[in-house]
Amino acid sequence: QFNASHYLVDRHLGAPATAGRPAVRAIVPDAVRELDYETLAREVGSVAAGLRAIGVRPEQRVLMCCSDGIELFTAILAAMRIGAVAVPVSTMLRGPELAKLVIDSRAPVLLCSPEFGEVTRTAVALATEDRPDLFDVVVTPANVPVTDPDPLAGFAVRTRSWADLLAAGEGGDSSLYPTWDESPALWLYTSGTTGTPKAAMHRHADIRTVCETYGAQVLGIRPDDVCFSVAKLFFAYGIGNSMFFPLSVGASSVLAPGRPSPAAIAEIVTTHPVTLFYGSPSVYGPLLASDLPDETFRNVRQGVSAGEALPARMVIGMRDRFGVEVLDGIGSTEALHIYLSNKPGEVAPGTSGVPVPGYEVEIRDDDGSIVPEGTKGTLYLRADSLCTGYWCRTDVNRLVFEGEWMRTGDTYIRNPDGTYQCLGRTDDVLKVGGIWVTPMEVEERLVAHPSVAEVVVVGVPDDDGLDRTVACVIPAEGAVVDEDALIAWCREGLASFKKPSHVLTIDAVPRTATGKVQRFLVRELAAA
Ligand code: 3SK
Repeated sequence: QFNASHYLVDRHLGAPATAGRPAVRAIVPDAVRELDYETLAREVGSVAAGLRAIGVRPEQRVLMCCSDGIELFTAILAAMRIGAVAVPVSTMLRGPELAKLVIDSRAPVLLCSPEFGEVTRTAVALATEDRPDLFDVVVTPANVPVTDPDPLAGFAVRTRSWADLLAAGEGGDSSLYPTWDESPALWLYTSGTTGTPKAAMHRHADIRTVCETYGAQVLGIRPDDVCFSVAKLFFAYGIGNSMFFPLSVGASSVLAPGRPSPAAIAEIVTTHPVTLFYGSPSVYGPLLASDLPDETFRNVRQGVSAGEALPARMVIGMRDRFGVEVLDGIGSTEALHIYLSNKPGEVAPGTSGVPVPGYEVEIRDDDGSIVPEGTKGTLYLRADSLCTGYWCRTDVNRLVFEGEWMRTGDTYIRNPDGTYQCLGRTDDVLKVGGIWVTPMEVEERLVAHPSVAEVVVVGVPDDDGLDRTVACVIPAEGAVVDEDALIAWCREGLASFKKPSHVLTIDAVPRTATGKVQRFLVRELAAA
């Protein structure tokens, strides 16, 4: 038997190394809530009993649209404890986007933070129209009662406060469900070429694998580490950084809601004091552009970056200005965490480093043959932590997973020194600020605007080589394209990170003789 929640929490109970040590500290307005390992275990038990009492059964999904905090942290561990599947989802989603996930996951329970009340209301309205799988919505955090009148009154769901959930479980069954390595533990939604998010399904064993490989053998994480990740718990990158790695060794984690500014990061890393700092190019860029004192990161023993390739100037800047060695790497939701990484003391700026111990990569050409060193091709990955597949997506599963291997869709070359270098995507999907953006999804939104006749969305690299989203629009007859209005239109209907940075007017969409859009030509137009 193996249960990731037991591995991360219960296993430490009674161990002298963790006695009284903070497991998690959550920054809440004007305060910090801290749980040591014993208290964390008790709280996870209470939430587990509550989820069971309201009817959650093993292998059912518990959807969570919550800000990073104690409730989300304990709910993920509690769901896994009772053999259910934790499904933390992006807090950037709009109502219709969340509704798709409620429907797709068939979750009976949705946990949500009150700041996403409107999003939740829209999602519940849409999702329960003809699919009554969802029966309970729990509002976090602990100190928030259900408002009167209940905003979800009239829908076929019961609204509870966090306190109601805990009360339902009081004196109830908080025992560990006998899962094993193969049992489903965690689903993480990721965007795809079709624009429909897919749930990558992870087993309990995958969580142990990433801790024992990247966590132990690259980071060398130890009990006295204090971790802070700008990426949130609903990202694969964030949940590894802030939950799996620290808890796997009895270390501690600092959680903060919202996206911190450079000044807020400085406050967090100096106050707590943080030893492992996890960011991405969209974090390191502003930090380097800020006027923070050079000693801000004095407690940080290691920086980490993922999401997008970290420009060499940022690796060098963080080292020379702040004295922080940043390990750039690449991971994926499907692999659960980083599989190519620079190693401490051996950083090659501008590269993704080498395979993490336990992970195998190959670069293949279009015929599937392995390419020689220095030749570009598509990166394939073999790993124990690979997800078992995407939920209910046979079409995509057949394209992406080939036996033990996964086609990552990233174009790479292997350098003579053995390091791997990212050259971008093999397909049209963009990575903006470290998050996947599917052009088709943005195009669908834009074409619904009355001023747009046709639109093609492409990624154009900025001065650091990082993708920016550009929408190339053919105006509807008689209409004038208003860039600000179209960006606002996208912000209203899509998660904010999906909105284009620029809108250009074009005369015609370049197409092949068979009518296929020639995106490379549109990219050239957009870059000109
Ligand atoms: O984007 C990445 O590089 C990444 C890293 C760790 C886990 C998940 C992802 C997508």
